[in-house]
Amino acid sequence: MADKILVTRSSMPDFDEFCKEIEDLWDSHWLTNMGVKHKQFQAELEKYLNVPHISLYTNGHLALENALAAMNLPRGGEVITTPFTFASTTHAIVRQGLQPVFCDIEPVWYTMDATKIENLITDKTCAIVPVHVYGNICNIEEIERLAQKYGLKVIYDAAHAFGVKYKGTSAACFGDASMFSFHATKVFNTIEGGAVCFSNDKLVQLLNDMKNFGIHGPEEVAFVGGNAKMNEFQAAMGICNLRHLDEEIAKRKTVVETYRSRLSDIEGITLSSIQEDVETNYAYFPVVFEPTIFGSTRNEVFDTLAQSGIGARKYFYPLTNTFDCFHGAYDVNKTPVALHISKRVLTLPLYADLSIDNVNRICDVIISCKK
Ligand code: T4K
Repeated sequence: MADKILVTRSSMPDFDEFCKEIEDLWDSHWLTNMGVKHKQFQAELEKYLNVPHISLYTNGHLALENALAAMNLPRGGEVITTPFTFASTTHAIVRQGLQPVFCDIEPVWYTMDATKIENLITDKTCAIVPVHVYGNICNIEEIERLAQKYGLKVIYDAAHAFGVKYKGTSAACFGDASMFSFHATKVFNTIEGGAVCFSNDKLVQLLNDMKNFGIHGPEEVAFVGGNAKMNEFQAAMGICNLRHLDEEIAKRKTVVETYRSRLSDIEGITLSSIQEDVETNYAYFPVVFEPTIFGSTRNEVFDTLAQSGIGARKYFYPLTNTFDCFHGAYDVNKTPVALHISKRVLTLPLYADLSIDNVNRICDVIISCKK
């Protein structure tokens, strides 16, 4: 059988480049706790993203939890969010003692349907946590308008949107804070890693202390914080990968264009196109199968691909509002579009070095499922 193809494959710098980057750690023996690499990486990211402040984290999830905590939201407060996301988004809200209230998604970009937010606002609503899912940018203007009108905080889960720009502005710059994930599976990785981006100067010390046990100074522990610091090896990986990001995105673009050329005319398959005013990062390639037209269900296509050694993924199925851990607390029928898409979507393999031959192999298998 031909080689297995997984849904993605971590981008890595040349071995020698990484070794050179970490060489001085053997001289300094300084491995973590905001060392030289951490400072350099943070400064390079602030410049790249053109955002006033960044706090680096050991992963995206803890970055999101701490971003929520930094907003000083009332315990038990309601947070409007999407169920069409990775577990992390909903879990971050719940683990912060807040109540998720699920808003449906819109059917083209799969981001939160901003026209449905206002009806969900109550006197307990304190924040909105939208997700730029697959790197698709949410309806920033409408979310901002509602946040202003009702005095709500907006924390974007921008885990998928590193390198994405909307009207020339980086996805780091919207809302009260935006979280990026630099996980191994992302367009840009620091092995594990994440960041909170924000412009409010008052949050700088807080978000930095939050990831370091609430330690504010040599003899001052201001509050009960956890540990979520990015270490020097992660930062070194980030410094290297940032040098190659443009090339990474360009290669992904070629893969996506090949998928489009092979799959866009097939009845029963919907590909999501690139949004107007958005410079994309080609993070994911979601494909929606309508079984009544395509002839095969999403699950049948998934299984056929798997039998051919191709690991597509059902991102995002099941919806987070159906997770067992919530014991039926949420009514999935309130998010019918999300339910519809989650039953039909597959994200196809996508990474910089996925060969065009392999993209064609994947498309051949998909096309063979058409009935
Ligand atoms: N918000 C959103 C919207 C997110 O999507 C995520 C993470 C977060 C928040 C939280 O951010 P982090 O705390 O993770 O920074 C993966 C990732 O683990 C997760 O980061 C990501 N979202 C999610 C969408 O995908 P899995 O369980 O699907 O990963 P896994 O281990 O099955 O890996 C998928 C494929 O990636 C593998 O088939 C091969 C490839 N891979 C994987 C690893 C671990 C590599 O090439 N190298 C690797 O090291 O969750």
